[in-house]
Amino acid sequence: RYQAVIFDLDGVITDTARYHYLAWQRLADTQGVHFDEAFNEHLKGIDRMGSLELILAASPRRYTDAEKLALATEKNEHYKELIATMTPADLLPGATAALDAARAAGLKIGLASVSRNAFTVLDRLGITHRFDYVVDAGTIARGKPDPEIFLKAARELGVVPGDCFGVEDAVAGVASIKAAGMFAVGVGDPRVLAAADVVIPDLTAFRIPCTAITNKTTIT
Ligand code: G16
Ligand code: MG
Repeated sequence: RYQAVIFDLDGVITDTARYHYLAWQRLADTQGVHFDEAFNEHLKGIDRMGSLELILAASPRRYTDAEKLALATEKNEHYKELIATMTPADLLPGATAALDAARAAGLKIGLASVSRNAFTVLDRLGITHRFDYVVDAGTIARGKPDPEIFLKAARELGVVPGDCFGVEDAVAGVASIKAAGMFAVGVGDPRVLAAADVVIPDLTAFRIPCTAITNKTTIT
């Protein structure tokens, strides 16, 4: 029986992916680099500097580290303006019910977001108190797909990785969960999240997985 659930934030609990997209779009425009929704898919779950590197790779220009840092800061300032308007109405359908179900089942609840703005977003959504532990992305050396962030969440929750399951919308995030040795619930398109143990379209379909069934067909 699972002892803990570790949620991703962006794209699972709330749609900040949209705000990240808008902020990166504006940044790409200022640099004359092409950027679209399809490219944005690859940035989901990738940390800020990693995302910037991927965007700037399309530019013929070479950027110094100081220039990159300035661009990342500029993007983040715009992103912060966008998330400042968030309210509990920005919780995705099923998010509150999923957190309630996890609590009712006696699971420890963790959050593993590589976003340095995760605490602000949780606060805006009014759900900070629902988590037993939230990883501070600033303390993580290697972002997703490395397992570090999910392993840290499990350790801080006092649960071994094999007794945890993770919930993720991004390819890099599912890879991180699997590398941590956990059961992975993907949220989104099963063709994109093929590495997950089970895929649901959104959190309205959230069920606590049963350890006995891991063949990608059912969760009870
Ligand atoms: C999220 C997003 C990524 C974003 C990253 C860093 O990861 O999915 O697109 O680049 O956070 O965010 P920030 O610039 O706020 O530190 P996750 O792990 O929550 O999916
Ligand atoms: Mg995500």
